[in-house]
Amino acid sequence: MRIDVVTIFPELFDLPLRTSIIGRAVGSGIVTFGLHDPREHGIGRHRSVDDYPYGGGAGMVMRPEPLIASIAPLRAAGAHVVLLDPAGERLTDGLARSLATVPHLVLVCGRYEGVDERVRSVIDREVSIGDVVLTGGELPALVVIDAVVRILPGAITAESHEHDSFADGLLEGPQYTRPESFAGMDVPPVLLSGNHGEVDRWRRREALRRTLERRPDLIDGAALTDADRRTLEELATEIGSDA
Ligand code: 9D3
Repeated sequence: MRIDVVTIFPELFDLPLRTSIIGRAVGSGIVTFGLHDPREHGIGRHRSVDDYPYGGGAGMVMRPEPLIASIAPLRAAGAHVVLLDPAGERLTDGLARSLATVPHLVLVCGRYEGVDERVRSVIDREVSIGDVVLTGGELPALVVIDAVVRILPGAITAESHEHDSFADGLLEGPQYTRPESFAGMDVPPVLLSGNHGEVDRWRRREALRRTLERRPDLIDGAALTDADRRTLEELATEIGSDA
């Protein structure tokens, strides 16, 4: 996969794209990145990329020419062009999976109060990472990259995907590693029992418990068995009698 990023702050991407799973994916040729600074197409002696909004108002708007000059040669190569925008479609694991099937992604980052409306004429899709106000599209672009690259074949093991929260629509239950006892808190004995059937049933029950307690909105869309539904009924009684 190729991912090009259009940003006036390319340096924000240096370390994240060289680190951990993304860095390893670059090293093994699973993904290639290009960074493109619209300031190289900036206007005038100051290479300006923003200007005052017509009609007045607070803040600045990104001018169309530098952004479109950066995007145009990338589009010619047949890419899917995504604008990071607070008014875009919300990023979910489902959207990340769909973006991961595209051979060439272009991520366009806005700054200031947003981009001139005419930039949208060269955009295929707009994505937001949620209802929180940030200072620009760069960190959202990195979130999209992180979510997409980790699911590219070879980036992480297939087993890790099966365990993903949201893959089956449930949150993960509790996890433990060494030591067996820490600060008076013990690892649940079932995890030390060596009984894989019991471990699986315990994990499923705790995943259901955590989802019911923290994200009951996810239960509706989860892939549940009849056994899961019976467990949920038990948990609902437990949790109900707790209160
Ligand atoms: C006053 C209206 N604001 C819209 C909510 C203006 C505005 C605020 C922040 C315009 C742009 C920005 C910068 N944010 C992004 O470019 C952005 C973003 C975000 O702020 N939150 C979640 N997802 C995204 S994707 C791009």
